[in-house]
Amino acid sequence: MNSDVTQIAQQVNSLYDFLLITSGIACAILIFGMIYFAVKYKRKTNNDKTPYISHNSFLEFLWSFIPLVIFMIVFAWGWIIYHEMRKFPKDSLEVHVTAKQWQWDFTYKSGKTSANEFYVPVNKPVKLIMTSMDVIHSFYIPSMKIKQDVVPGRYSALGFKAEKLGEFYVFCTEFCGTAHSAMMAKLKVVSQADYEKWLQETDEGLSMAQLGAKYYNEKGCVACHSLDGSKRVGPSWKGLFGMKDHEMEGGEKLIADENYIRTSILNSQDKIVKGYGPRSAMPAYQGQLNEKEVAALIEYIKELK
Ligand SMILES: [Cu+2]
Repeated sequence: MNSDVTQIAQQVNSLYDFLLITSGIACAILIFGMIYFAVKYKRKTNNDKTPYISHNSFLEFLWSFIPLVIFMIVFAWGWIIYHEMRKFPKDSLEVHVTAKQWQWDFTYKSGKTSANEFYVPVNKPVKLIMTSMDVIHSFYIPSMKIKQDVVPGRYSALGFKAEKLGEFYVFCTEFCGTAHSAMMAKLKVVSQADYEKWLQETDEGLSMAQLGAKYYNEKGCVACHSLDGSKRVGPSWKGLFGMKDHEMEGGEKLIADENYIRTSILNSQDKIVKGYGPRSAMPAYQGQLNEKEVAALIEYIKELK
């Protein structure tokens, strides 16, 4: 487990340990006390009379006051950690995060963009400035114990400082739609040198199909389209290109050529594969992908025989 990757994660873990231990003790006292008294005071003969007991002020004070103290400790502890979480140091590395159905986009100040994967240097405070293009999403890094809703029409922020190198999952914890659960991004915590190298990287030197493979992951296609013929939210890409008698909802049969794939990407409601209707779960990518990206994806699909 990489749960000690940030100080906040350590603090949240300690708080949870405290909650778990106090709950465990309370549970044990309650259950074993109940069993003990049930056995000890079991009615033995029909003539057993229940004695008259009114109350015990001291006991009543204790079982009210002790839980109160524990709850106040948990409250104060949580409050302190929450404030710690909401501190964004002035020298934070700021990264813009845009959520959309169904992927995470990251934009750096240098103009570098990436999707479903982002890099930060180790031991550097990071501030994520987040918004959504469509519905509410929720940005969650489990190993850092931080989570924040991402809301259309406004910014929300999340900060962390990773103290260990490594790869960490980002989940969307908004489970109100088809593929939020497939919005898995990766955070890569690397050295300052590796971070700067990554920031300089461009797509040069990659073939169209290789670029397409990259976009398949980065643009979120991976969430709904498999490469091995298995059925996900959308049809698999395996053997798709050149398919004859490709049957649509409504019975139309066509050939899966470049134009068909282009339309399916940019205007996904136009042609819907039989079995995936009546409405496509896929958003239209018109305006979200440029010509080069569409072309690269098509070249990639062509190779998936
Ligand atoms: Cu989501």
